Amino acid sequence: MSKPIHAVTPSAKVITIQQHILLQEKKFPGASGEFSWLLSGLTLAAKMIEAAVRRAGLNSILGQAESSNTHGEVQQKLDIYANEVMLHNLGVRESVGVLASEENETPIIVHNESNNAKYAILFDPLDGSSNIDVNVSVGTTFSIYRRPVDVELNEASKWVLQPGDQQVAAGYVVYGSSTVMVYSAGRGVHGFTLDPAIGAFILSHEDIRMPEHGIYYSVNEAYADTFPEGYRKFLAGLRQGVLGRKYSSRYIGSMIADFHRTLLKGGIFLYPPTDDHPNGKLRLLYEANPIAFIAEHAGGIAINGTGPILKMHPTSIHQRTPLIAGSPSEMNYLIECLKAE
Ligand code: AHM
Ligand code: MG
Repeated sequence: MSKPIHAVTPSAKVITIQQHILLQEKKFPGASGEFSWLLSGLTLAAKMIEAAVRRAGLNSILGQAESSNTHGEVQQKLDIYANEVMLHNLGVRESVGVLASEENETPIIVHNESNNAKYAILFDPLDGSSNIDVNVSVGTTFSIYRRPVDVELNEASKWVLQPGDQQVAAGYVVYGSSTVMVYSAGRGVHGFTLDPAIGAFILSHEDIRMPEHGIYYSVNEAYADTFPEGYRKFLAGLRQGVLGRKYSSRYIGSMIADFHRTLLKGGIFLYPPTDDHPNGKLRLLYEANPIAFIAEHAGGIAINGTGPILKMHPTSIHQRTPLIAGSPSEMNYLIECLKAE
C-alpha cells in the first residue's frame, strides 16, 4: 500500500504583516478591520516602490527629473514615481480622507463624499533620494492620524497639523540590502522583511526594543563647527569616553537607514540646528514624527533639542525641526549637555 503524501507545511512561525495586523486587531473587540485594509495599501505601495528602486540602475528611471518640489529641490524621477504610487494606493482606500506628502505643496483631500473617511496619512515617499544614483539605501516614512473631532473634511490642514503624540500608527520602509517595513500602532514596534520570492513581508523583528545604549553616533560631522555648543560638548564627551565606552561613527545621509541602525543596535542619530538650517533640516510631519513615534514606542527617546518631538504643535505642513533620536543612555547625556548650555 502506498504511503499517504503529506503536504509540506511551512514553519508555523511564518507570519506575514497582514496576518500580524489581523491578529493584533483580534485582541481588540470592535476593531473594524479598516486599519488593516489601510496598512495593506501601504505594503502594496512599498512593494511597488521597492521594485522600482531595485530596477533603478537598469532602466532610464534613474536620474533627475526636470521639476523641482515645493522646497525648490530637484526631484529625482523615482521621487515622483514613489509619490504617485503612495497617492494612488492610499487614495483608493475609502477610510482615507486626507493625504499629505513631502513632495506636494498642500494636503490632498480624497473621498470628499464619504462619511467613512476618517484617517489622514502623511508620508515622505522616498527619503534620502540623493543617494539613489550611488546605490545607497533610501526609504519611505508614513504617519497616520484620525480626523480630529469637529473638523470638516475640507479643512485638510487641521487634519494634518496635529502633534505627533496623536499618531495612531507610524513607521517606515527601508530599501536596503533587504526591504524592511517597521511599524507601530502603539502596541510595540514590529519589523517585517520582504521575501522577494513570495512577495510578502514576513515578521522578522518582533517587539523591537531599542538597546539601553549603543556604540555608534550618527551625525553629519562636516557641520559640527556650526552646531550649538551643547551638541559639540556632547559629541566630544562621547569621543572622550564620558559614558564609559568607545564610540564609532556611522552616517549614511539617509535618515531612515541611519535611524534603522540606531533602532536595532542602539546609539544616537542627530540632525541638530546648523548655520544653513537653524531650525534643523528634517520635516516635522513627514520625517521627525514617524521616527519619534517608533523610537519612543521601542523604549528610546526623540527630542528637538528643547523638548519631545511628539509634543510639538505643528504650525505649517512643511515645518522643519532638529531631530535627535536614540537610546536612553546617550539621549539622557545629550539632554544634560543641552541643559548646561
Ligand atoms: P530629503 O527628504 O530631501 O531626501 O532629505 C532628507 C535627508 C535625510 O534622509 C538625511 O538624514 C538628510 O537629508 C541628510 O542631510 P545632509 O546631507 O545635510 O547630512
Ligand atoms: Mg525626506
